[in-house]
Amino acid sequence: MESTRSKIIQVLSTNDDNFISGQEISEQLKISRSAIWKHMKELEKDGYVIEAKRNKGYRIIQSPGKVSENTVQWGLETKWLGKSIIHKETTSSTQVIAHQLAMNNAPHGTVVIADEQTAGRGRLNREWYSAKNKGIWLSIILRPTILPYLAPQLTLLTATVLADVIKNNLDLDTKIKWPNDIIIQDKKVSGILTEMQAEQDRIQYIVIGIGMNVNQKLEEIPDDIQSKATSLMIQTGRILDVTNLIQDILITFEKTYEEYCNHGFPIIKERWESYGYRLGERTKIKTFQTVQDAILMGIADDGALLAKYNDGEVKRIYSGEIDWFYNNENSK
Ligand code: BTX
Repeated sequence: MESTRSKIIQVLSTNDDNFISGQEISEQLKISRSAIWKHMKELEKDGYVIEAKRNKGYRIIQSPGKVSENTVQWGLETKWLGKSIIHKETTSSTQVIAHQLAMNNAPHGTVVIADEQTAGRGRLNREWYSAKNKGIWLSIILRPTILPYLAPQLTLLTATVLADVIKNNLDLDTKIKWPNDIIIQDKKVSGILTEMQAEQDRIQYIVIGIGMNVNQKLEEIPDDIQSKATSLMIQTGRILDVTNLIQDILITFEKTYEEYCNHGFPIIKERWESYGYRLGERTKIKTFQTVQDAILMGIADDGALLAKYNDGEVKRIYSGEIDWFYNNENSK
């Protein structure tokens, strides 16, 4: 599910110091020589340094990491997602801009991206660290025709998209921790914030905020979250191209969203559960009334977590504190 741009970068980078001919790229990617040339020019505009030699072909000498409306749209093979992109170098929160745009009739599929957020937010007004050029900070405006109570399904869908992109591109063991944390090696690499404007039976619009830590080194992760946060760079040991990842997120999101519209939630639910963190395992759940051991079973259609208690009853958990590090041994 990659864009042409990201495939070209991939082909060029797997060839390391060696050149790869235009002919070979054209055959591998099934695009014309002139299309390749145009992509190379676009890559150069973004700060890639590409050497082109007669009779030898192309090679990348230096990679950048600059995001712009143009770079994200170039080679982005989507039908409706990201056809309108608003990019800011710095902003308080892409959510704020997206809400303003949505209230002014911005179309379904509009995307807001920032290099840096000065007041990035998580759920329940928690803070979301969004350092400059270190990650993906973006918001997607959707105008779905589903009933408002089903909106949590779109958060779960987004979680599967992010897990798919990380797993397929980087081959990292990726999990989704209910409801919406993307986890690698027990640490959070990405979070999702869904906000909605709705009437009783109609969604006016939804803004899905995605935050993903990409190129932070360990020492660049703020102290208060060091023990629980990670970045793709920490996990892979490589600097990653943010533009490519954004494109892959948008392409995978559009495909998954269409699957959801055409076939409903079951396919998403199954995928979510295949990534589910500690599913089938025993944890301790603290709800309003009680603290009890339970085995995590999966998710329900309304996004609730299904937990099986010692008396055999399966309950839906909508909010509650889960002891994710509760050891199975404790219950014996
Ligand atoms: P959350 O409420 O699940 O997570 C917030 C918690 O995660 C914080 O309280 C903190 O402990 C931890 N945290 C803060 N920053 C980071 C980080 N960079 N990496 C890992 N953990 C962190 C998750 O909320 C929803 C995040 C959505 C962020 C996007 S970015 C684009 C859009 N704009 C915006 O303001 N928010 C969304």
